Amino acid sequence: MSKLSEEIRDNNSYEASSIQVLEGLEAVRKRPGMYIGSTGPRGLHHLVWEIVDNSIDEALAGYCTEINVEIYGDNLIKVVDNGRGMPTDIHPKTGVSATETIFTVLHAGGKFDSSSYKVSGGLHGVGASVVNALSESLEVYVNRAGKKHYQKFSRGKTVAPLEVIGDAENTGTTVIFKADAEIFKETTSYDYEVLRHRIQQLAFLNKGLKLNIKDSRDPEHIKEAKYCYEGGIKEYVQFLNKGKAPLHQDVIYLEESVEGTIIELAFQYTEDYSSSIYSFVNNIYTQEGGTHEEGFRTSLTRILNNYAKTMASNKKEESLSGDDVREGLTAIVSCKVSEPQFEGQTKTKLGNTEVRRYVSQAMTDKFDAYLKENPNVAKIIIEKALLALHARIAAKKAREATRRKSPLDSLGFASKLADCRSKDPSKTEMYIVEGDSAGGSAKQGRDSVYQAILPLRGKVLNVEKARVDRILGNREIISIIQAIGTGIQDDFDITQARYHKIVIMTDADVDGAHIRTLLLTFFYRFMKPLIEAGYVYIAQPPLFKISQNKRVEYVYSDEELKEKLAHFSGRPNIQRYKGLGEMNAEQLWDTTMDPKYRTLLKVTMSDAIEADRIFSTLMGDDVEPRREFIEENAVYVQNLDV
Ligand code: TSJ
Repeated sequence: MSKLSEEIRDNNSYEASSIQVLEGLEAVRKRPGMYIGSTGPRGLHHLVWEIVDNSIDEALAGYCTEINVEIYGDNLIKVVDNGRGMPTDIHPKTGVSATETIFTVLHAGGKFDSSSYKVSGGLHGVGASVVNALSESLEVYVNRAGKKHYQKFSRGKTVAPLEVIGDAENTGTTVIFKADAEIFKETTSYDYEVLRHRIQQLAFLNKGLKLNIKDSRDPEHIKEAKYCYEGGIKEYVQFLNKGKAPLHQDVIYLEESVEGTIIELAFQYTEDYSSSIYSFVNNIYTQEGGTHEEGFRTSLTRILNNYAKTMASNKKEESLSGDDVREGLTAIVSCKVSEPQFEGQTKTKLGNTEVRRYVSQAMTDKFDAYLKENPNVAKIIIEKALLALHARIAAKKAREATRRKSPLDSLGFASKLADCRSKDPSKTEMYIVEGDSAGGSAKQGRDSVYQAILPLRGKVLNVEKARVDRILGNREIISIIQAIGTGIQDDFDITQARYHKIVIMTDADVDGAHIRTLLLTFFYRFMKPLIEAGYVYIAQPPLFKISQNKRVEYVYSDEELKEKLAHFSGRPNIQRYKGLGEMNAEQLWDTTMDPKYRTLLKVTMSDAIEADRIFSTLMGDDVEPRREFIEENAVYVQNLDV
């Protein structure tokens, strides 16, 4: 209690100390922004966290298992915990209870706390007294030592001293406050979703802690959520990866205490290409990262590179970069640091240099061992990173190749593009045609003024299915990049497009659908703005030809076939086109390329995203997804074409 007496220097009487105290809190009311950031909605919600943080500290100290937050009508907030109950004892000299001191002395909060990983006193922890100063009213109930205590404040001022109002069987602390509308001029209304989201996050970050939130402002629509995650951040990663396809079943989890700093890490790889790493210090989200996150990143790269070198098949590979090993990674880094230093623009970057070493050490101790014990998972992770590495190298090569304005492609082959004569991109079209024979018909049948034809060796493309790194190493793809002229990815420049219509023309069979998926995936990943600009189309070759004597009709769907047949008498001849190659040049022009009669489907982003998703499922070594693709393919083609 000696620290308490230091806080209250003028300690001769209750009145005297309370005057001293009021001066402190008057400063908070004069410049609220200095203490809570703003008096807008953010600052308002901040009040809740200032109070909840105290209960979280009690949980971190090991004495509290459940915290309830409730929003009542009139935006009253109630926070209840089942901890030990805040200290209530009265200092013999000051005559002021510890409870009152915590609410009336600036920065007094937490001085009693034995836990060294306090949230309060961390990033924002200005304590309960600031909330009290900025509340129209604040009431506290403390159940402790068999007694129920009560005290009320108004705008930081003590209404009456702490008093015992009854007996208590349990222990715990309850605070009820109402934000002062004189301070929070913009709004005093809480956003349930904002509170719920952070409550859930706190539940993930503090495993086993029960956290509940209830919004009873509208008695007809009471909202409520209860959270408790025994798995902690491991479940956080599972939650974040819902809707993604994990590459390995288990979330990798490790917890270690290094020189008093608690390190908790959870991560899992998915089929995604991006990475999501979220880091926390003492439950505070460190948006700008810092030493804990750096320690994780560098050790991940180092450990995976070391492991990759021990795999026989990877002897001659280049080193994996940080980006390579993070592709598809979802990770939570959570540390409990006793004296955190926060830096950066928004003070959300951990600065303690020792923590970098601690995290790195925890990774070496545990992740190294994990890889050795789980060689299958290790293999999956390394292979994913190697794919990223290859894709990165291939993309670099392709970029270099497409910058070279040579009639030969990067591999030294002459392009098979049969260009058109017009050089006005707004009028020209390029048909990407599967197979040399269909390419031949298209070249013969086209209007060479504005229609260019690029035949692809479909078989080759199809055999080389499904590896993103191979897409860019593929000669056919390079010829597409060169023909379009825009470059790819970061170098992409739509004004350089040589055609405003790029038409994919493939057979209406499984291989054709596969090649189309691959091409759409290529456009989606490497030339996204081309799709967004509406430059990519899918040709619609007919499925059937109906002929009777001299009468010929082309049919584009099964439904249309029934309908058309009804208009024929007798039994006309029906030919099913299995591929473009079965049509001669004139037929191809009439049915699929002549702007007067053809239908082109404009590819939308959702088509491309769906193609990319399908492509991803085909990517793995599994035969099963590919077989499923082939089985479901008919449906897919229909979806895409509708
Ligand atoms: F401070 C406050 F008002 F904001 C607040 C504090 C609000 C709420 C909802 C809860 C709490 C709080 C404080 N919950 N639990 C505690 N625990 C203590 O302050 C405490 C209890 C016992 C001991 C001890 O050494 O016996 C020490 C402390 C710090």
